[in-house]
Amino acid sequence: MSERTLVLVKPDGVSKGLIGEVISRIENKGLSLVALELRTVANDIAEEHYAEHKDKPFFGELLEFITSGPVVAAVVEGPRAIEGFRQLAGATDPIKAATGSIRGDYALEVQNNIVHGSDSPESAEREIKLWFPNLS
Ligand code: RTP
Ligand code: MG
Repeated sequence: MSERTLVLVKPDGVSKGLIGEVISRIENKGLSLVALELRTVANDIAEEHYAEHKDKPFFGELLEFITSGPVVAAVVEGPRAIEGFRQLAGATDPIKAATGSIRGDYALEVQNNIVHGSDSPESAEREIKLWFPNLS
């Protein structure tokens, strides 16, 4: 059964020239793109996107970072797309992320960890509606 997940190439990934690399890894894994767009994130979308972290000490920095430059937003589809992309991304802290994962290969700091991927079917549904309200 196919499912969908929301993927972001965060501002650090875009500025490091990693858009193509992230998309290649998604396609190489056998997942497909059903929506793809470069855009700058408005503050209200960023706040909603990261609502689960609103009481965390890093929330302010997280909002500043995610709105600091363009991101690539994508809807990725395939069997087990949610877990599949989380595996490609690697652990949140790039130092703990396996070599061979996106974060393991391209990042060092927990905030600047290149990509986002939805963490559950509920999050995926909520995030896809937030980022691509017109997608059917
Ligand atoms: P994401 O939501 O971006 O895919 O990352 P994740 O599920 O692996 O991690 P999550 O716990 O949802 O954290 C969201 C993002 O917040 C930043 N963060 N900063 N300064 C810190 O201690 C800290 N902890 C998390 C990271 O950018 C993380 O991806
Ligand atoms: Mg998360």
